[in-house]
This record gives sequence, structure tokens and C-alpha cells, in this order.
Amino acid sequence: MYEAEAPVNIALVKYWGKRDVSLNLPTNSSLSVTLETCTSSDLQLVTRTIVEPHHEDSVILNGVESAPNERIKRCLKYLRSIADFPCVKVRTENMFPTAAGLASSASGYAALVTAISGMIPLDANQKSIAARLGSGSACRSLFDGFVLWESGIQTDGSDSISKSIIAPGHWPELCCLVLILSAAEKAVSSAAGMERTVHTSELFPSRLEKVPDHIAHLLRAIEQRDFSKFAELVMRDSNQFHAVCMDSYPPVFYLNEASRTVIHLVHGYNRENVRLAYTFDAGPNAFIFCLEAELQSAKELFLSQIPGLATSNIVECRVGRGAH
Ligand code: 2P0
Repeated sequence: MYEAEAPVNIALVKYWGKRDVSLNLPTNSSLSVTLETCTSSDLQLVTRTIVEPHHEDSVILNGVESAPNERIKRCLKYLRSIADFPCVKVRTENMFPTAAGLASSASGYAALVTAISGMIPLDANQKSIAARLGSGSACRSLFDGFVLWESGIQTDGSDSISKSIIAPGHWPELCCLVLILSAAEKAVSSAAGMERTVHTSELFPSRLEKVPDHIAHLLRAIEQRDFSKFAELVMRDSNQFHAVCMDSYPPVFYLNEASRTVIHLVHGYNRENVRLAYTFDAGPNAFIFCLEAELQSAKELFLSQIPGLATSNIVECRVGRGAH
């Protein structure tokens, strides 16, 4: 029996768009931070997975058994091309709502690949490729701290690899509050949304030109621990990603009324100086960054201003380690 646990990651510069749909090869590089939950509630932003030899490949996700889907098959096929291993029963549990814009596929495939790395020898690049074949953003959840996923240029994806570029200990005061504003499943999957954007958004090519600068500037802000620069770049990239979603045709909306309230609250709070940053994935839930000194007042702000938000819907995280 082989066990693994993988955290979620949140993109600071978003992956949105594929140059190869079947290999999950992205149109642009992305930069993320791996999140480690530090509240001791039932809600932990991790996936726990156990694999064991079985007479056929099967998956039990949150207690429900099914045959492996195409993505899992693709991932297992690649892993078996490196070194053969028997059929497996995969038992996997998300310790948070599945498909609620909380990147469950990222932690899920990172946990699967890490559990299988107990059965066969895999180097970091092979793990990254295997996780990416399951779900693009999963290759980032394998690694610690701030993680860069390089888009690569090869058509086989051999150079579309992620790696840790800044260790978690570099910026210990950086906190992330995850505000769970809705646990509902999204109406348009990320894969479908990306495809629509690539084929229909007129703004999208101009985003692709800007992404390398976003990444370079953000890396400099992180290296210098410059929170206000970091915050502006993170909020701008999130807004641009949602703008190209809205520029797709028909438009794709991932934010809801509560998400927009969060955006207004953050800009109001930042009027004198920039102390909070928001970013949103393909869903309405908010990821709020701040420094430790600001944490309590940030929580009070959202609890008092977002209707229905309770302490139990806020998950406090730090920059953490990847799958293990
Ligand atoms: C990201 N997202 O960089 C971006 C930002 C959502 C918004 O990666 O089809 O589940 O499995 O490769 O990784 C979500 O897309 O898509 C995602 P697939 P994935 O985190």
C-alpha cells in the first residue's frame, strides 16, 4: 500500500489556454504558490490518496467507485511506459468540496503520481509530466513554495515541466486566506472554458504577449518580499484572466456577486496603502494574500462584510511544501 498527500496550489500568473488539448500543453507558462493549510479544522486543502495492487485499475473518489476516466488512463499509461507496475485500486479523498474552484484536480493528480512513485522510480520531471497529463495545474502541486510551470516549445511536451523556484521559507510572513464563497460545481469546466477562450477571445493573444513580463515582475517582487508590488501584479493577472473569460464567446463567468464584493472590499481597504491582494481561479472562491500582521483585521473585514460568510468557510494557509 502506498500513500501520498498533495496540497492545492493557487496560480499567481494563470494557466489559461492549451496548445495541445490531449497532452495538456499550455499556451503560456504559469507561476503558482503551493498552499499549506494551517487551521486545524476538518477542512484541509489537500487530497489524500492510497494505491494498492488490484485485479484491475479502479478509482474510489470520496467513497464512490468508478472505472478510471480518460485523464487517469492517460496518466497511468505514461507511468507504465517508464516502468511497468500492476493494476491498482486508487482510493482518494479530497478534504474540501470537489470542483468548487479549489483545484481538486491539481491536488488529486499530484497525489496519485506521488503515491505511484512509491511503486516505481520516477524523477521530478517524469512526475511533473505524469501529473500534467492528468490535469495541467497538477504538475505545480508536486513542488514546494513558489512554482514555475514552463510552457515549453516541444510538441511532445518533454520540456513542459514545473519546478520549485523559491522555497517556502523565503517569505514566512506571507499568508493566504481562502474564502469559500460557494461549494457549487462550476457550470463551465476549465478545459471547456480554455478551449472557448483560445478559439474566440480577441483579447487572448495580447494576454499571451504580456504573460512573460507578469512572471518576471512577480518573481522580482517575491524575491524582494515587496508586498505592494506583489499584490498589484497578482490582482491584475487574476482580473486579466477573468477578462479573457468574459471576452470569450459565449462569455464564461466564474466570479459571483460575493467575489465582486471581495474585490471592492480589498480595493477599499488598500486605499492608503496596499495590504491585501485577491486572486480567483475558475470559480467564485477568493484567495486573499496578506502579511501576518494584517491577518486578523482581514478576517474581520470579510466576516463582517460578506453576507453568510462564517469562520468555518475561511481556510488559513501559508506557503508550503508540495506533494509527499
Ligand atoms: C491555473 N486554472 O493556473 C488556472 C487558472 C484555473 C484558472 O489550471 O484541463 O484543471 O486539467 O489542464 O488545470 C484549472 O485548469 O485544467 C487551472 P486541465 P486545470 O491554476
